[in-house]
Amino acid sequence: MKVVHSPLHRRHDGGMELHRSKLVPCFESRARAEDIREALADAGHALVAPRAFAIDSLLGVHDADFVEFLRTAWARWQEDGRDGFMLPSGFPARGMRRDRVPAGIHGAMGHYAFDAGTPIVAGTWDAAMAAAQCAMTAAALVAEGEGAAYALCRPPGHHAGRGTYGGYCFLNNAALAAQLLRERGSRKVGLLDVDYHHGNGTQDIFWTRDDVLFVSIHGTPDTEYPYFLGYADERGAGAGEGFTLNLPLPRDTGWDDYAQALDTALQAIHAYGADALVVSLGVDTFEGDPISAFRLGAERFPQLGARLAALNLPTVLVQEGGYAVKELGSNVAGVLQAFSA
Ligand code: Q9C
Ligand code: ZN
Repeated sequence: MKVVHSPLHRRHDGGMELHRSKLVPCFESRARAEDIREALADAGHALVAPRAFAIDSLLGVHDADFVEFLRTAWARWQEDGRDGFMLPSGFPARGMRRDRVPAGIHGAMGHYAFDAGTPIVAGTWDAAMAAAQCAMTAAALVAEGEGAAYALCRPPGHHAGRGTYGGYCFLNNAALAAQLLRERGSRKVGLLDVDYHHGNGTQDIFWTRDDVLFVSIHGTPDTEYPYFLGYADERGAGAGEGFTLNLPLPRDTGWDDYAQALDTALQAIHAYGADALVVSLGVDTFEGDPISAFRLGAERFPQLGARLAALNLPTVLVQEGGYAVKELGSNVAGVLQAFSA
């Protein structure tokens, strides 16, 4: 399978995140993408470079002011006399103003971010833009006739909403892939998110749309990040009512219960009549993941891939989370196996 990848991911690194009340080096590291790239090259997949999609190609999914914030944030931070990494520390909660963006960089950061775990560094924009281009390129390849393609995106994307960033995500790579498929001939796109964390950004982007069915299997937000979205009673609104399906599961869920939810998800995508599939492929459901709590053994990832492939749809796989760096590459390669045939 074609693996779309850019070395520009390396420009995003060096930040710290607030994790359980401590500042720790980000779990979302360069080593993640390097490990995946090596494992996929070893498995015989063909690495290809992304195409040069322009900033305008983001605007079907993201607000223009948000994109402009991300593009210029680091320069504004430097003008403020700062270095290192950017983290917000104040957010507009209930009763406060979300309708205006504070003029200064600190307030603007709090306006667009929703956590203090997603630092911006000097190269974040270049890396996020390259990841978005990887996802759109993989989608273009599939629109042009490839049966499946994989975007090795770093930073990941599924927590990024129309105008918000967080959860290590800046631009929503999977949403951009789905949007591109829609613009190039697909009528109904199924978007299945199997990352351990709810894809709140993707849900936000497609909430009122019926041309993309968003289905997510994830740790229950009652105890798991992102806490404030991803409950089973969220089903979409307006034209999008009934086109969001959340399947939250408790911590410690193992393969048997997981596989049942997966069947429900795949059945929903089949019943919808999707003509293409985008998978937000997080492998932080792995039992060894340092920040997640499902119990899927490594042997489950080929099984996951086989079930996805059995939908028999043109498929774009987009890398999301997965933080057990040592096993990350082989787990991703496991999912891709069934598509290689
Ligand atoms: N340190 C993805 O898997 N952690 N994102 C919350 C802050 C955020 C995970 C506590 C986890 C985000 C793409
Ligand atoms: Zn995740």
